[in-house]
Amino acid sequence: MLNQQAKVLISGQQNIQLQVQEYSRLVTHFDIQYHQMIDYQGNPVVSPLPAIATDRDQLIQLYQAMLKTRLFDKKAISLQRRGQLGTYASSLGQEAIGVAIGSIMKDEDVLFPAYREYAAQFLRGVKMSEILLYWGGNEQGMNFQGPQRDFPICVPIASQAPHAVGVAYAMQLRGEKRVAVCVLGDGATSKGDFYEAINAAGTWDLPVVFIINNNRLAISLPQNKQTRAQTLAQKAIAAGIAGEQVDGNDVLALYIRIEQAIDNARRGAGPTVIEALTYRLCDHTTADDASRYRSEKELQENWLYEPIKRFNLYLTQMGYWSDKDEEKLITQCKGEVESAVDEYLHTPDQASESMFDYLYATLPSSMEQQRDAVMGKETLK
Ligand SMILES: Cc1ncc(C[n+]2csc(CCOP(=O)(O)OP(=O)(O)O)c2C)c(N)n1
Repeated sequence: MLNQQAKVLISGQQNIQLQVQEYSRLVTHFDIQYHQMIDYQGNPVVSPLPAIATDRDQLIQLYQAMLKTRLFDKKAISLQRRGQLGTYASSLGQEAIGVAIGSIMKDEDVLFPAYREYAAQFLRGVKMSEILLYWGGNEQGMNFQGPQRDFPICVPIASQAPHAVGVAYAMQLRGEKRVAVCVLGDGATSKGDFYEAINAAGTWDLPVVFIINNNRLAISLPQNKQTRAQTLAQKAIAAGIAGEQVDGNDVLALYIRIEQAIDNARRGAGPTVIEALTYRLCDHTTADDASRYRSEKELQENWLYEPIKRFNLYLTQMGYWSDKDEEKLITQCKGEVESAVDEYLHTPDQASESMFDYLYATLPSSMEQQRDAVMGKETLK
């Protein structure tokens, strides 16, 4: 559509008036969709519901995985408080995202997690004791005995995004029907790594899905202080790929949308960015005190929307779940968590010098000296 406007330009020096035509037309526009299936009181907001919403066994598996992660989380924090764990990054309130991811990915896919994706990792076969070992300072915890192709926990913010793109590129070159799934925080989407990764993913049409755990905070920094973008999903548009928002506390909506994105990637229909809107109900890590930068009121308000309670209400309304089931499940999960703790606490510590083992193929001489000092063979000059 043409939109012509007459504009008058005045030349200050010669005071000559010129009539020019300015020509403008709409080049493009975009929409960002928000997806939700059940509200915070457990009521469906769409009709008809997809098949999974009435598949009792599958729904209960999703619920169990969320609850297990929450109980694990609670235990990990208490271990840290007792000095039995170095530090820990909780996933409290964000369990639905990982559960949906882990339930949909196939074994042959590759997960690139940040540091709160335990729910996904457990479903992929990572042991709870391995996560405890990692946060206890034993790097063998990242040598997963289960999903050996998955990447380890990534603490350097957003650096897993280009890694995921590289792996997706290799999958594409080999003609494999596999998908790389990269999970990162809202803060990570402000990093160059993220922009570069989505740009490359779009350019090469790679089989990769980026899932943003938008828990509204990057440590103490709220979203509106790190970007003027109205949504994080729209960043995908600049890279020429699909972007959408999902209620990150609604495990069913997450399941359906992530399933679609992974399917698209697998059949060569391109990458997707999914912004999962949730809330970090915990401190950033055990080294943080969130009460210094967010109000108790905001925190309490957000407890209303958390994913487990809402899904419990849905299951109960559907007649799939009872208090007795809940009690039984809690006992079972606590038992699993306790045996993981037992395994962790009975794992021998790594020798201090092992920190020099895997960084270099050949240890530089300066490091050799440090290694000897750690082993007590020499004192450092
Ligand atoms: C490259 C890099 N810069 C800075 C840090 C310090 N840091 C640790 S967590 C964090 C905030 C990350 O926020 P977000 O991506 O939203 O993830 P969240 O912790 O909220 O899950 C920062 C800046 C880091 N780990 N890596």
